[in-house]
Amino acid sequence: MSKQWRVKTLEIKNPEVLPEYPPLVIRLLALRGFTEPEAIRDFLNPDFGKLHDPFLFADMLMAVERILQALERKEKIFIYADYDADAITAAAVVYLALKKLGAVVDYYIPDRFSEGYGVNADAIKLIAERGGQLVITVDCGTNAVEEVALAKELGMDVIVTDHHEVTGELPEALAVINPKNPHDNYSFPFLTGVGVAFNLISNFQMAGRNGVWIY
Ligand SMILES: [Mn+2]
Repeated sequence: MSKQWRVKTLEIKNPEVLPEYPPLVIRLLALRGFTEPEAIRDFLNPDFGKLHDPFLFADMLMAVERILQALERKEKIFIYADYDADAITAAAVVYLALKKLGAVVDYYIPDRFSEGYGVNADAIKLIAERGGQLVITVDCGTNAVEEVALAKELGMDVIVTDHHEVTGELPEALAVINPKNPHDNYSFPFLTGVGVAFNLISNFQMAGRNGVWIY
């Protein structure tokens, strides 16, 4: 049986101005919507200076100030992650950066089978028992209204960082940092959980702390 290949035609604007890249690379990028030489160069040369301002997230300042307070008071910070690749990398980014800043930090990753996705009440109780004072969720928490309320009841503050859809009321967390949060002006709604977590932690260099990029 013979196959008939139909190659998608592409309109690449001024491809001759990009001789430094193989035509195949240019073609693959064009298939993903990068047709302008400037956009192609930008994509292939990532730079911290090209990132969006993390303060486009409405609650970012609140979150940063609360973390600074926890650092100063040596409060126990618990990172509440999830079990998938996005959440575990997010937890690692936040954990390593906070460690570098001298924080007292621990983490909680629920069991995929016995606990399932997201923030659960038993885990919140366990974190409180273990002395947690500030909970930072990564890749979860946007819709954890009851669990965040429980954390507050147990005397803990919660900072939510997430990228999941908002399905109803937002939890009454100290901050809900999510590019899908309608209150936010962050111009890229497709950030991963680890991307959101990085936005949170990237502020500590701006706040004059030791560079957290390098770890
Ligand atoms: Mn995710």
